[in-house]
Amino acid sequence: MDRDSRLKLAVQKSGRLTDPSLDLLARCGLKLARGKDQLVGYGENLPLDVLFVRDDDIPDLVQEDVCDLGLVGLNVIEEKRLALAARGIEASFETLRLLDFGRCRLSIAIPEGQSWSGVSALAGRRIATTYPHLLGQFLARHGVRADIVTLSGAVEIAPRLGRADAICDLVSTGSTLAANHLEEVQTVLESHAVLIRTPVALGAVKSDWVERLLMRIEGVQQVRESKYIMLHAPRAALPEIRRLLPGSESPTIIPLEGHPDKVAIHAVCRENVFWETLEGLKRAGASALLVLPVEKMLA
Ligand code: PRT
Ligand code: ZN
Repeated sequence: MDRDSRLKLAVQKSGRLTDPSLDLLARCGLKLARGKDQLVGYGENLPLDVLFVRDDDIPDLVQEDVCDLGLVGLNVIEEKRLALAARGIEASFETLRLLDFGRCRLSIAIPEGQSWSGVSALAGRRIATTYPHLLGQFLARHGVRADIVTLSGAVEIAPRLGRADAICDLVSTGSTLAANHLEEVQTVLESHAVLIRTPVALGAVKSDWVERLLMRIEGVQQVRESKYIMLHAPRAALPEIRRLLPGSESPTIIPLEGHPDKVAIHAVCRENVFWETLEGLKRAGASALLVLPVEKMLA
């Protein structure tokens, strides 16, 4: 197979998105020939190679068609889109799929104990961030003029150093803010990882593999939450039990030999099955409950 028919996918070299990205690709069936400390990983069994780079470089690599695809945070993509727009360039990378990892939010935080009366309270204040374009757009939408202090990192210590009155940074658990005595007051952007592709048309072979990859990603994401649940139940309790089964459209109902008043129910639940659900099912009369992980799913 010639080189041009192999897809090139940019993945973060070392950071929060690296492991979940490689895990997703492995679940899609990709075996990579080289470790992640090398710049390129060669797909052994699929015509797809992985380029390991800094996450900030991924939008450019895809925009400039060096890579066909990229896995990167929506926050990085949207900041890049606005940065390009500010230079009069239209971002042309296309978002193919939202992914179920890398969740975080870009939020405004202020020193603990200060009162917050809404976005207008930021007027005339200094806000430190590494996302000047997203913050600028947010403030403009709210008609607020503030002083954006662009930093390259360690944003959370800016208020303590007297460099800013507020910050705008990524938050996931909130523990970094808490450790720095800051309080989250306003979300600017909800973010998660996304799969983007080049604006340039791909040949038939590559296009076909992009489609297959998307289908596999869809399957992987569905399976992650899905469970196969089996239980026995009195026939009379069927309506209640069907109501309690989380996210299952049409369960299979099987008669139980020697128990005319009972049935076995098998269902794929497209949501996680929590202990509370099992306890509810048991209260409704279910017994012999078994919850199994789903390995693969293809609609
Ligand atoms: O070296 P490179 O440039 O590739 O990596 P990086 O340091 O720029 O990025 P990295 O690995 O920190 O994050 C990569 C992507 O992960 C981000 O662009 C987001 O899309 C996503 N992500 C998800 C996060 C977080 N959660 C997150 N919590 N990125 C950063 N953080 C930081 C945040 O900036 C803050 O310092 O973690 C701290 C807050 O975390 P909590 O849990 O204390 O709230
Ligand atoms: Zn980065």
